[in-house]
Amino acid sequence: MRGRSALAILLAVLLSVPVVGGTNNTTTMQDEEVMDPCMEDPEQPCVNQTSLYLWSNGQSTFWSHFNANETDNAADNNYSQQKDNGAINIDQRISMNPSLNKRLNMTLDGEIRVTLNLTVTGDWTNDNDADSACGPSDCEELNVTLWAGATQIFKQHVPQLSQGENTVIFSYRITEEQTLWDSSTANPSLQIQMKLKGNYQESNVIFASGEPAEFTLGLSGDGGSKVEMPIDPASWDEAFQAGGDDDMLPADDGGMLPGFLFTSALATMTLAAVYLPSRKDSEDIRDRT
Ligand SMILES: [Ca+2]
Ligand SMILES: [Ca+2]
Repeated sequence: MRGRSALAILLAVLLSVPVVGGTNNTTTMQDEEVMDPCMEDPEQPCVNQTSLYLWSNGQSTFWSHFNANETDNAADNNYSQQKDNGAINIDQRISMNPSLNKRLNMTLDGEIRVTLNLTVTGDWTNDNDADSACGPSDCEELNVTLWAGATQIFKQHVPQLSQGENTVIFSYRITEEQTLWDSSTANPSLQIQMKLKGNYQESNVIFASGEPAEFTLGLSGDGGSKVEMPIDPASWDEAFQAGGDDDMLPADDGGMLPGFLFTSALATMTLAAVYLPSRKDSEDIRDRT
């Protein structure tokens, strides 16, 4: 009976240990697979991955991230609003989602370069002209604002749009106070604001007057609209990343690893301690049969 229960314990240990060993192997393999830090978190900024791309479902949902691919983006790669007669009020914040979880050091005096593909028709300049859609104060030309969390990096007024397709390109240089973007507290967000008006009217079947209003933002599916950022390559240094928010960054490595090593060592010791005397027991059992 004692030999049999010892064998049972041995079997239990032998059965349970490979499970721990399996977990061990899996974890090691995952660690090796994520050696490329850009693969680990493909929507986060990384080496050679420093442009913020703009996405929408084509309705009222917008988001952005640093991966040039997004399967949930609108099929026609556009966000569009049209109104024959009346106002279109655009005020969208295109925030990074998932949120920024890295620390970024922006190069001082480095250029943030914004490219936006826009199609606009109708009127967006204020005037006292009775024939044009906008009144003296009810429209707004394009404004583009970049936020790092609650901090405004710039607000760019873009007055020179023409009827139809536009490619808006402008750049802004990082100032000394704007170099450190510390993970989630600096989650980037591009805000786009514009108020347009249409005054298209059909007097009868034949005669029509005025212009309809349209605002169409081309998204990043074709690589067109984007925000290129002057992220200093030193940002990818582990020591720089570790200097950030303790809750955000080293939790996976710093928190998990010591505990895991301890479990692994304990399992190995248990196996050694139980296996040696148990083998003698099993030989005893074999001798008797
Ligand atoms: Ca006008
Ligand atoms: Ca007018």
